[in-house]
Amino acid sequence: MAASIQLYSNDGCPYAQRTRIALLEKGLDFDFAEVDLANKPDWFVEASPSGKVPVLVHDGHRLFESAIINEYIDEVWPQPALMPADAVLRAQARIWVDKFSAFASTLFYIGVKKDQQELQQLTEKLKAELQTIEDNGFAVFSGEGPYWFGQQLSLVDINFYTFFERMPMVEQKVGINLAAYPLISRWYQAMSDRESVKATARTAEQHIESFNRLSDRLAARL
Ligand SMILES: N[C@@H](CCC(=O)N[C@@H](CS)C(=O)NCC(=O)O)C(=O)O
Repeated sequence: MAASIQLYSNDGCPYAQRTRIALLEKGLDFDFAEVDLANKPDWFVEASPSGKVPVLVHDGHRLFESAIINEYIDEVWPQPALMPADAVLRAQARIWVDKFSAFASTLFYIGVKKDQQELQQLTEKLKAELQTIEDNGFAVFSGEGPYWFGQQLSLVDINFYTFFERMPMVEQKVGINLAAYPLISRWYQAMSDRESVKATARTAEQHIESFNRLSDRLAARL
């Protein structure tokens, strides 16, 4: 019998990877459809008004936006919990996931830009964002670690992780090394060891290659 959960995804998409990790952490069975984003099939265009992955279909409901889909997953299948029991910490989790979109967008632009002056500015911006995550995030919430909220994995970890997996591209292109951020490094190692992450991870070479291809494609359009 087909699973009652379908995920429309793309292997290279960090947002879709977030949702795959959340479903795996919950031990859920789901059908998976890989969407070619360069040549979107009609059924996908009909299913996704924004044309973006991920889309989660559950019991006939279609849901969009990875961070919101992941909260839905956590509410509908509460075990193991991926949000803190405390309401203030839950609010903090949402604040940081929201704030994180700035980091994700800086990382993306580093991946695709070619202009050295722009890259220099983006590098400084990303370093400042990493320092904020280290000092105002992990140092405040994580205690003995290794996760954002200590020993309990949460949606903050999952929603951040997929972008950090792309940091080798940043290191290769502009020389930022995660080793300069010890709490982030400790966390990243713990995340990399999780089965859900191993099942969805792509290699550093794959990420570097994808960003190079995208960067060339965007440059050719100008
Ligand atoms: N805010 C969205 C972003 C999703 C997104 O940007 N997905 C990209 C792939 S990584 C996409 O589907 N792009 C196709 C398009 O824009 O045509 C989320 O969190 O789900």
